[in-house]
Amino acid sequence: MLDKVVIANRGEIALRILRACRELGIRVVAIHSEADRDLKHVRLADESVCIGPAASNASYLNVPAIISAAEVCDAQAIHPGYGFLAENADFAERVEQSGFVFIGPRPETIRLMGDKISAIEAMKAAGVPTVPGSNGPLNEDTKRTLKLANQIGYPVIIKAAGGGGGRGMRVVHSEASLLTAISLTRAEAGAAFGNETLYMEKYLENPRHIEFQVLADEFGNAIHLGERDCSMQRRHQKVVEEAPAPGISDEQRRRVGERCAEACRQIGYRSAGTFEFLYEDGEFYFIEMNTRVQVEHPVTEMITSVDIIKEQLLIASGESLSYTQGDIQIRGHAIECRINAEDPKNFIPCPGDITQLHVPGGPGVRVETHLYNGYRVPPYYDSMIGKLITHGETRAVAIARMRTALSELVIDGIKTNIPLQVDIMADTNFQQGGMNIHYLEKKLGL
Ligand code: MV4
Repeated sequence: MLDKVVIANRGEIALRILRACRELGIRVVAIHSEADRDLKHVRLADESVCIGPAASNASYLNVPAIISAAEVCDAQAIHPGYGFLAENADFAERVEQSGFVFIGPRPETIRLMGDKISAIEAMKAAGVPTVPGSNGPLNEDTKRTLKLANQIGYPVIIKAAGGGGGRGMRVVHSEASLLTAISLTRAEAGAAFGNETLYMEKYLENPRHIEFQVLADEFGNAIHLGERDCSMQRRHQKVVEEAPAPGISDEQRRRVGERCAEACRQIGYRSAGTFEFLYEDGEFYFIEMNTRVQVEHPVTEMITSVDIIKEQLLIASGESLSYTQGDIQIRGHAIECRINAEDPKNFIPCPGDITQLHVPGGPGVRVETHLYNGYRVPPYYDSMIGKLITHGETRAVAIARMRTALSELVIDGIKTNIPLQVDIMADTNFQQGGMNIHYLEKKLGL
């Protein structure tokens, strides 16, 4: 078993990782920026190291500083959390070359999935359903590109191989605008990712965003933990997530989930991962794989009783998976509301002092936050300050519990999106379930 882990992150996920380490008897090193000395997990950690100024580039993205801290503290492993360096293959490689365990997939796997074209190719080879498309990069042959788009059928979407998460893409509705759209996207991709490689897919107009959680160990064992519906989003920021996805049959979950697990075996995947799909007219289409633990992992934990972070730590310790697929049962329904320090009307971040904090409780209520009375939310980082997760035997019970929990939650001193979450939970279309990725933006009049 690992005996000391560096948590290379901040906020609620750093606290979540600390708690999992504690349960396994692993000592924790918190590394933090100058602005984060008062973070809850820093205070709770066995050791802490300030690695640089507030700006992320100088601290949470400062690879030499993070590795030096691990060396100084004589830690064995580094958990990257999500965001920051979590999907940076060069970082994972430097961590391993420095003699530490990277708590995540192998660097080559992160690199393979970071290139969206090679990710799709690997998934196709493993029998995972993908979106009809160019099956590889677009080239200089414009006649071929025009023909390809006609074969796929308009609308098509042009995506950057180095993009992902909504960056570097453009929808094209007709042949007349295809070549200009490609030129513009190519220039943007070159500037943003240093990689001009593009690919083309059929544009799905009204899909849902459904993703499968997987776990894999170093011995070729891989399982899936079912799916989450993350369609409630605004400008590629998820707002509400839930598991299981409304309307997905056990049979379809088993079929698609097993494809994902099999893909993990084929590519030698390790640790936790997520297969992102678009879901339209009853069919799943793979778009990207995330090689990190995700913000929304708790909804999966609530319906499966699997502690995903603990499994990551055990896998990194060289243990085999604690579960076989047959052990995994889905029970009830879970919903997560992200709580952001932002103006609920215009979404502008709103850092500041927490003057009063009251967290909800009761059956089926889970709170993941690093907030405490008197904590100051710094202006330098992401505005997410916590997550409220509820679980119930049915989706209706999970929603009812969320509405009660939101009504109990008091965060004074800053503006938050709690009013927006109250509004979403009261929305009859949300209550019906199965809304697509455009629903929330339309509701908000964007
Ligand atoms: C798509 C699509 C429709 N058709 N691909 C956006 C984020 C990136 N991960 C992929 N994205 C999309 N890819 C095809 N072929 C629509 C989106 C999309 C989207 C996907 C998931 C969640 C929210 C979204 C919001 C806008 C567009």
